[in-house]
Amino acid sequence: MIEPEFIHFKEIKDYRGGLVALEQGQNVPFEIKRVYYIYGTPANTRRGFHAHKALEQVAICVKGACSFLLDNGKGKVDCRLDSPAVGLYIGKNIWHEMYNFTDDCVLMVLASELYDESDYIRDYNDFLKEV
Ligand code: T46
Repeated sequence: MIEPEFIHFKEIKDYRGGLVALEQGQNVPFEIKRVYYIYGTPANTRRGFHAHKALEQVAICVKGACSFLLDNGKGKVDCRLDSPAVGLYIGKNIWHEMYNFTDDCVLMVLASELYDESDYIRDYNDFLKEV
């Protein structure tokens, strides 16, 4: 079994629009060492197809929407991210794939470590052995 771990951020809204603050150790459960974002993904494209050995991440669709498949080796779950006020926590050893991107999707990801290709498990059978 696996359940998506959503983080609901406080929205500060007034007549000027909305604002969300992301603060390490407060509403983000790790030290933020890297931020990257994914955009312009064609609608019928899947990305991801890997797990991380140690990296923790929080993914937020700051614009548009996309879906995630999460797999911990014992179960899989699909979920949709469609709000700039909701983050999806992705811990280590979670195989993940992203799909069904809207044209306007900007997927921002907060990461606990700098980019390190050796932290990726990109082969599904290797992932199953790891978990
Ligand atoms: C993840 C999901 C949610 C870098 O040079 N620096 C970076 O910080 C990142 C994230 C990627 N790259 C390079 C590595 C590849 O040559 O950018 C290229 C595309 O990366 P990748 O194919 O891994 O992209 P996705 O969308 O499959 O996965 C990304 C993250 O890499 C990954 O950590 O969890 O988003």
